[in-house]
Amino acid sequence: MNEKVKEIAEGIRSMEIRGAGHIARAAATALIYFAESFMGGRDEFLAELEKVKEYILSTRPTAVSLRNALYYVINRMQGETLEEMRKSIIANAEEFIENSQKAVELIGKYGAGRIPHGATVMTHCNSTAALQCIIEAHRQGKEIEVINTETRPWFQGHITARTLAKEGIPVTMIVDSAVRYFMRDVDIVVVGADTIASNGAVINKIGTSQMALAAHEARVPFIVCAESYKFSPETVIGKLVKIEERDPREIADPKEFPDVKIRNPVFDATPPEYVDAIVTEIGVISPYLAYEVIKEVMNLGVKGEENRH
Ligand code: RI2
Repeated sequence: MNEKVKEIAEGIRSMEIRGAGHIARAAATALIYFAESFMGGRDEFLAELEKVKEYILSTRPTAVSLRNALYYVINRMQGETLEEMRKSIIANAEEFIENSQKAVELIGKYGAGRIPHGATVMTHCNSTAALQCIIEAHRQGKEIEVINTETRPWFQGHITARTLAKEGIPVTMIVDSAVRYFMRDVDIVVVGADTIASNGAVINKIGTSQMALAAHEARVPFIVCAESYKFSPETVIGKLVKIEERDPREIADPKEFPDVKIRNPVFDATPPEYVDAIVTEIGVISPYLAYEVIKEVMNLGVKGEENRH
């Protein structure tokens, strides 16, 4: 397999490349490297393309953005000859990456509109889409400040805190278990998403559902930022989103805890009733309209895999 493809796939698996949007764009980039470097015949190209797709899919099971990116590029492949197919894969991947970046910008604009002047915003993990809204609101002159969680065990919150501080936004970083303690000071919660299910449930970094519960109890609006390629067609036909469990050694050294089981699920599901709005690039929607996004915009059909050839 092409070395660059392997490097990107292993970067996603190890979380060196992380963030649902980033891994989707990385997957599309891997397909560009594959198409550009492939040496062989037409039938081999198709066979190798299938292998590359499965290899990249195996890296992280929860973020549907990865799967949707691969299907966007491969399902739209045109042409009969090897050269026509090669060009089509590259063009589709470049289009996905460009559309994805434009989607984040639009989400920033729409989401900033939901952040009031002078608001204290809480956020979790490190979401490009969520930060786009927060930073856009700041750039519009709304004097906001942010409380963010460190987000164990990977501490993605460190990236968030440094990014916001660099933008000149007052930011306070807290431990994940202090969310409910600080919720009384919060005016709005803004988080990202890895996957949106057809019933409007939001799958995001572990701890998101607790933050949503605390926000619901405190009557604080809970806003999710998610590009349309994070909506899951498979959930329309009853498939459940697989919650990734990673190596327990990311949490602690098992040798220091003999006879202790350590588990490391890295995502959780927030039911739609705890979500006030989902900000997408096609507009701000109720979580109960998730099926419409999948049907209309995803254009991947609502029959999941069966619909793909
Ligand atoms: P953007 C991340 O997962 C976080 O759960 C984040 O909220 C989500 O992806 C979306 O991130 P991980 O890769 O696409 O840190 O908004 O496990 O950047």
